[in-house]
Amino acid sequence: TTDLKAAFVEAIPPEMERLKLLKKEHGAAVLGQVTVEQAVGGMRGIPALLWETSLLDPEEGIRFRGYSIPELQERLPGASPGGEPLPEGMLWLLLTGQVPTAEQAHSVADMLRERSAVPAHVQQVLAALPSGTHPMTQLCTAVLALQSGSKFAAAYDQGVHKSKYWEPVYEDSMDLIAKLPGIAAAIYRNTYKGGKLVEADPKLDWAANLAHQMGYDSEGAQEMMRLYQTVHADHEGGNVSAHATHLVGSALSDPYLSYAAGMAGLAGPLHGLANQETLRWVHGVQQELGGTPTNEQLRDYVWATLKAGKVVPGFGHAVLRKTDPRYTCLRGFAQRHMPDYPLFNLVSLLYEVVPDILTQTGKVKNPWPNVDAHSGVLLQYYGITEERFYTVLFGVSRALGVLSQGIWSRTLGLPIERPKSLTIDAMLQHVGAN
Ligand code: AMX
Repeated sequence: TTDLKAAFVEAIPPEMERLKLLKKEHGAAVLGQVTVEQAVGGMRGIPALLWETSLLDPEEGIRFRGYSIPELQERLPGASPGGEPLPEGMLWLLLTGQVPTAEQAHSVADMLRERSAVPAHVQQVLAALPSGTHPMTQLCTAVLALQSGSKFAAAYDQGVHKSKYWEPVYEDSMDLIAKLPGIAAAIYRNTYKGGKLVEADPKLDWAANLAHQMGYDSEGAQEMMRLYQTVHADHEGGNVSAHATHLVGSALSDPYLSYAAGMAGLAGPLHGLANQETLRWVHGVQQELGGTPTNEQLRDYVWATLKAGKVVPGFGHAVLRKTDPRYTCLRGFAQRHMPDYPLFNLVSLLYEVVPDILTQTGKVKNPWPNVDAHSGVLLQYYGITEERFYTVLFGVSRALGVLSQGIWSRTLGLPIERPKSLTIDAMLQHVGAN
């Protein structure tokens, strides 16, 4: 089949069986233990979530449905043969577990195009926001404004049977994914281009239309956007945006509400906003040290950042312990398309200098760069210079992962999430210390 929904429906029974077996035969098996340190330390490393679409290995990085990024660059269909992967193919993979054919990926592009119109009231809501409203706040607002059209919320109102939740959740998720490029582009054009919107091009795929509607039509910019939208799609379930979407969705809040919650989390500087922060920080380096600083000067600059009680944005990770393969992938794109671009050279220089210093602090568990250390360079090269907008591009991509998992969560009937909390006193009592 070339129909995504039909392929998803085919994937349901075996997955239901596997979960049933897991619960029935192994429900009492122990996955891990929880220490006091973990409970007060951001729950780091506690295996406590079911997430099917991707899995993160601390050393190797992310695998989407079992496939690494280099494997997917090989296997996912491009807009043209040998081109960058189409995010539509990533969506097919995340939702069905199968690598799609070119025909299947293109049929997803068609399906999304049909749903892509952004209602007039959403444009009005965006236009009513005060100028200077952060693009991520605009994204959350626009998504919440779309919620009035939620098919799941309407179906729930009508008393839909729980075994049928997945279907309106699927429809909402596809509607939302389809509209995100138009919404993101409207935010961009309103904020930086005097509100002059660009119509979608019916011949273009989802990511290329995003670039087009933002005002970028070069082949390079479109290929960059396809890759960008593919690699940011998912990063297993525990990161702030994925977990927030999952948590809110578990209360049976519809996909608009749950994704908006995820985006509110992505807007934090320790998470998605780090791509904006990285660009600002790198510009600070350029301003103070000029275009070609020495390693020595860079080292001093990094130490000054740390001594000011700030983080070096784009470095470190809660789970990863090696260079993020998303970073390596975007670096590969830069090596192919912009090897002499000064900003790329500066970011490469930082790759040589920063990890050593972070290691010397003795406390940073992962001194290596993450995706946010590199994504901004690509955008700058193609003229998308407004870094306050960057997290919106991350967020559009993240919809593919968190909404695919959201569809599965409602299909599998996962319950409301409700971990146990404890007071300091209760913990002290538990360990016999008072
Ligand atoms: N610069 C300076 N200090 C850092 C650091 C960095 N890049 N990364 C970690 N540290 C510090 C922490 O702030 C913490 O200091 P503290 O003990 O004084 O509070 C200490 O090192 C130990 O932290 P950790 O266990 O190594 O990291 P974590 O799991 O608590 O946090 C992360 C992970 C990503 C929030 C952190 O590495 C960080 O702040 N990085 C910079 C921001 C960033 O790039 N975020 C994007 C991550 C990827 C993403 O979500 N998009």
